[in-house]
Amino acid sequence: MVAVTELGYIGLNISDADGWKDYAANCIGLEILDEGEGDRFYLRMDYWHHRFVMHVGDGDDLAYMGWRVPGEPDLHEMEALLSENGIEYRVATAEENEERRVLGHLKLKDPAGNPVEIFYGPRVDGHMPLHPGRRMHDRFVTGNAGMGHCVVAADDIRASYEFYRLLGLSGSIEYHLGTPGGVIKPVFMHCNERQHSIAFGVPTEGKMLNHMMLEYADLNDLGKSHDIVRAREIPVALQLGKHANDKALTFYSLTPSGWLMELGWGGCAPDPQQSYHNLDIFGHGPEAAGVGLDVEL
Ligand code: MBD
Ligand code: FE
Repeated sequence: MVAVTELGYIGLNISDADGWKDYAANCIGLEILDEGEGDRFYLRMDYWHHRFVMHVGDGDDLAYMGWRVPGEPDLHEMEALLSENGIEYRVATAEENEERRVLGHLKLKDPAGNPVEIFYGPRVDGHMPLHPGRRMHDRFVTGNAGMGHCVVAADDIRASYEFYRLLGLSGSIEYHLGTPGGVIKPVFMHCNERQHSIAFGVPTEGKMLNHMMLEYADLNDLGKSHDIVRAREIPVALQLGKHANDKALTFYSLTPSGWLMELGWGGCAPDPQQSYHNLDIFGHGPEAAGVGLDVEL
């Protein structure tokens, strides 16, 4: 059975290009790659041409998620699977593949309307090792684990679960969490050694994206990011703490787009057996309210 193997790339619509360049490079350590296209620039995390496409214009939300399959036969299998299940998709043109620096991709939407691309063959630039935007002790955790995770809108959690199951992800409800609006039961799903690559069931305040998570290989890089975010007095929604599901030490702060960035270290692999939690291991105390994660973790 065909299955996606990683969250490979993300497209974001952003209104504040200068704010994002400063934040991405100087707070997180991402590399900015501007190829003079005018309406977009790229953020790099490893040898890939890019992991983020930053579309500059109106709006501040997810533009698309890129889910990888190994190769062309897998993409054809995915087409058949989508057709059999009555899911509409479009095969991208040669120009669109060039635009994304991939060999092939499909364009579709998940049940909540989040734009999804399924691709194979990303351009990998072995001659361009990462040039981090700020000093770094080590690198971002990518490779077989993909670029990180994203938490997206889902108005019908069951329908979203079934959709991502079809794409080849596994997972389940992993928390029962208190919020001002009542208990939420978010679902976390994986497709590789990263404990989760996508989650949903968290309020997203009218946006498609609640947060993204990027992981450092070295705890000192998380500490450095935390120092920089604190020095800049960027609002922190949840303080440093350790998640019960992926065991990662993380904190959540506001991006120039108004959704949250979760920066972390020390995540674990998925457990094949389901379990759920009411609280995290420690920390993740609430700080800035009303910026996307008013949950009792
Ligand atoms: C996560 O990455 C997360 O964002 C939440 C809310 C709970 C557990 C792991
Ligand atoms: Fe998260």
